[in-house]
Amino acid sequence: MKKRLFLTATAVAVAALGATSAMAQADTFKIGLILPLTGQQASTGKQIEAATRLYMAQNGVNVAGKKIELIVKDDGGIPDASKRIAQELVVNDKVNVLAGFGLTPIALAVAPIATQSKTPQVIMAAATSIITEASPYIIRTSFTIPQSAVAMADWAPKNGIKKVVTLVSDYGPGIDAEKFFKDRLTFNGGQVIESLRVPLRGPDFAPFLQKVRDIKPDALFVFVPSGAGAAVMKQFLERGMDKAGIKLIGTGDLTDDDQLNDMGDGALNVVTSHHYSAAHPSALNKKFVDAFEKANKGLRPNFMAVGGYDGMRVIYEALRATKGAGGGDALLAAMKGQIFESPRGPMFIDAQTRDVVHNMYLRKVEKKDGKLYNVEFDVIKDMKDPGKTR
Ligand code: VNL
Repeated sequence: MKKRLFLTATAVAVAALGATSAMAQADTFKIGLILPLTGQQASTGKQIEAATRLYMAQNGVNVAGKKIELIVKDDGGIPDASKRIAQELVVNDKVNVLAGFGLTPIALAVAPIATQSKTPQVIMAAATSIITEASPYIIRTSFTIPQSAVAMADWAPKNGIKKVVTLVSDYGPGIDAEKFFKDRLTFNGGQVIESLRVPLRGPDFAPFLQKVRDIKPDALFVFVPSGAGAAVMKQFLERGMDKAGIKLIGTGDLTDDDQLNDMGDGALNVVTSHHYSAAHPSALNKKFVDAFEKANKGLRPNFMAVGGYDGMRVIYEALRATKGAGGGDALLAAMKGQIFESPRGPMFIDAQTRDVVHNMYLRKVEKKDGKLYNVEFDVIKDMKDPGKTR
């Protein structure tokens, strides 16, 4: 009798436990954040993770009756790892949203999983134009490389730069940068006289820069992913290329806010085009930069952090708009067309392309309060991805 009572009590307890965890499950909204937290692109993962945590600290974790749970996973920047992790997050953890994606091949590797499971995939970093076309469940809050490249190709020939050598990382965004810069520069009457590509993994820029020095163009246009800019800058200066009269220009990935202040005065006056500068002069951005630095031992947020921060905004507001319903299709619909002020300036998610539309700024490296910043001096407003308007 005693034994049976005990068994029954245990069964009831177990059943109750099961019910609570099922309830917790139903009341939880899970975001699976896949980032390169180790390896060559670790700074991108660090920036984005810090930004998502800041967003949650500022906005709370209770939205529309749900408790938001962030599950952070390190893919080491390896597409196969990202794919496996995405599968586990969808099947085992039953995440409502997949987010992050530090490199283009990673975003592309995960896209079929987003499609099959009808899970929104929020791209916070990767920037090759084609990515949003890899799945109807993809939304992008980072930027597109053609946006940056075209802005620079419009600025350069108006500023005495006619003959250019391009130097890009040899994969998706680099190929986009090379093509969109060249097409637009040529259209504007300039000329790309040589196109060089360096490997993404463990690049040695020295032989390429030597070649550029011999060719002696008006300018060298560079795209390298976030985290690689300082190495390019160092070798460019060590070879005295600036003194030889070769200007250094590029997408803003080159003068990355994550590294810029340590690049030294040789970086002064370098002009780049990009959607975000930590020096963007808006009240919202000042607040964002201050809060980010305070929460991260003085680390300056870069454009990756902003992609992550805005990605969280898009997810939170989709959850709010759908009144806590976590279904992929409803969330996706609520992500499309969102328009808001970002630390970068005004932005919106084009409902047709699911891609980001925002301002492109021309910026020059200057010293402010003893520190190096990308100071914005011109703007092209509300730029769509040029890769989608061909
Ligand atoms: C990509 C584009 C990655 C721009 C980056 O840094 C970047 C990409 C990691 O699409 O792979 O700055």
